[in-house]
Amino acid sequence: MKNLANFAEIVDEAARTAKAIPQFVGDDEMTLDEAYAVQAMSVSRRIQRGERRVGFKMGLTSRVKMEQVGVSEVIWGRLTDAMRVEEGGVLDMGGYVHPRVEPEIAYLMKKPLSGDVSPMEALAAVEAVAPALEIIDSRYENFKFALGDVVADNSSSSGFVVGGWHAPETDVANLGIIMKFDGRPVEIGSTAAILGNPIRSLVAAARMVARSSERLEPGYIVLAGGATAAAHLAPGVHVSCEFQNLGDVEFRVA
Ligand code: 0L1
Ligand code: MG
Repeated sequence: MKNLANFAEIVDEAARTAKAIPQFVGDDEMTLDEAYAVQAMSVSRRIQRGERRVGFKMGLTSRVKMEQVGVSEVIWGRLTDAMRVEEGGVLDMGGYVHPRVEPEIAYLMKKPLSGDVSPMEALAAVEAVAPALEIIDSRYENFKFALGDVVADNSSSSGFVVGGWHAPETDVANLGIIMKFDGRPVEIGSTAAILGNPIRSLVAAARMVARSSERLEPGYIVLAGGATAAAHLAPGVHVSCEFQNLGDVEFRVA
């Protein structure tokens, strides 16, 4: 019998100590439900250490992201308060294995949402939308993983930065994005790369987390997924990202 708690401990320790581990799960060795159970157990360990749940991230919601990591299914992960980096703040590379950054759209929930919902119902549950950056950090050596591995590893969740909030009716369907390192563009894209419209990612989030008896809670942040490929971070880099109509988000790597 598989020891899912043992997998959870291994992956949580890798994240806690920022030490890479070999890929340990093949798709044929762990079902997707088991991988999400490992994820839940690893995040419970964080909660036991005093962290607080603050939302969800959706992952691999764009073709470019799927191609970058060779996994072609939308996935999700759980966010905690310890993962949040203040807008304009500093990210300490020492706490990460090999972090990357990608531009996203964040939703702030005002009502619970779960199960099969329409885009209109999803939007009615939103308090605000914001430009955001996600810092992903696979705990697997060389960012090499299969679907089960990455889901068990909390879908590479490790950090996020949220910019200024806007009214929920703000149109975020197709907004231009320029992500820069030290003022030089490294990724250019559009929010339309996120499942054609980021609201579809929120709809998918409500449906997918329900399978694990979770729901999008009032006050939760939901990251809709990367709009471009993710870019490798390095010490000293200043990351800034311009979102059309939404403003900028930035942080520095120490
Ligand atoms: O889109 C994402 O946030 C993907 C997370 C999992 C894959 C990766 O680490 O790039
Ligand atoms: Mg992401």
